[in-house]
Parts: sequence; C-alpha cells; structure tokens
Amino acid sequence: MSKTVLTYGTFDLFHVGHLNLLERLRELGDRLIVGVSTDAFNTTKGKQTIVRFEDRLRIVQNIKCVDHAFAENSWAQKAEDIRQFKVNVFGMGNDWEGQFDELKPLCKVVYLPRTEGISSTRIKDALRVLDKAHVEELKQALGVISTIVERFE
Ligand code: C2G
Repeated sequence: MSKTVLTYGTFDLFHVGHLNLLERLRELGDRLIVGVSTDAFNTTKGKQTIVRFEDRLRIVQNIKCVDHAFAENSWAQKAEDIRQFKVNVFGMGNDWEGQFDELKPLCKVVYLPRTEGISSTRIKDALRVLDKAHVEELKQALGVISTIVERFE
C-alpha cells in the first residue's frame, strides 16, 4: 500500500532549507506531492515573491524527491487535496507547528524542524544590501571619473 506525503509552500528563491524539508518528508512515505502557492494566493498571504509561480512550480516539480507538484490557490483546499490524493501524511516545517491540526482526523500531521540560517527573506535582504552597496560604489566611481574629466577640461 503506497504511502503519500503532502506539503505546501511558496518555495521562492528555492534553497537548501526547502530541499531539506522536502527530502525529509519524502522519507516518510513512497511519494511526495507538493502544493506550490500561486502568486495570487501569496498576495492574500501578504507575501511578495521574486520568482513567479510558473517558475517556482517548475523548479519544485523537477526536484528529484518530488513526485507531483500542483497549484495551491487557497488555505481551504488542503482537506480536499488530502481526499483527492489519498494522502497518508501531511507535513510542514515547524514554523507552522499546530497550525494545521484540524487536518488530524484526515491523515497524520507532522511538523519537522526548519533548517536554521536560511530563508527566502534572508536571501532577499542580502540581495538588497548588495544592491545598496553597489549604488554607493557606483557613486564613488562616478565621483572619481568626474574629477579626472575635470582635469582634462
Ligand atoms: N522551511 C524550512 N526551513 C527553512 C525555510 C523554510 O523547513 N529554512 C519550510 C517551511 O517550514 C515550509 C516550507 O519550507 O514548510 C516552505 O516554506 P515557504 O516557501 O516559506 O512556505 P510558506 O510561505 O510557509 O507557505 O499553506 C501553507 C503555505 O503555503 C506555506
């Protein structure tokens, strides 16, 4: 009897924290299916993403331990998905601890430890810092160039 594991996520700027979770969830059964949050759903979550839904879905679909990826359009679809895909285990990272316990009558619900030190938000913040530093650097270079040009005028 094959055991199906289900999870959901935004998976923006896919990173090793996402991969660790998916691989550990896959170990709990024989197949792993993943609901990827659409851009519209992320708006309702108040989440700004860098990578558009179509690309996030394609990346998750092509992760070796993922058997099927589909669109997550709402908070409310989980119970229906569990029935439709005959899910045995629903799992999330433990930043969601207790948030989906209402699904316990439908299947086993597990929350696994998050991978510390990595998140899409941290990656975005790092990129933003680079962005700012880059602008400062460009300003300084421009200053030097202007000084040189003045000498030749
Ligand atoms: N995660 C993790 N370790 C990290 C970052 C994320 O284990 N360092 C886990 C999260 O706990 C989550 C999954 O990776 O289970 C996806 O994380 P997000 O893409 O941030 O998903 P989220 O926005 O939490 O959406 O209906 C559920 C929502 O769609 C979950």
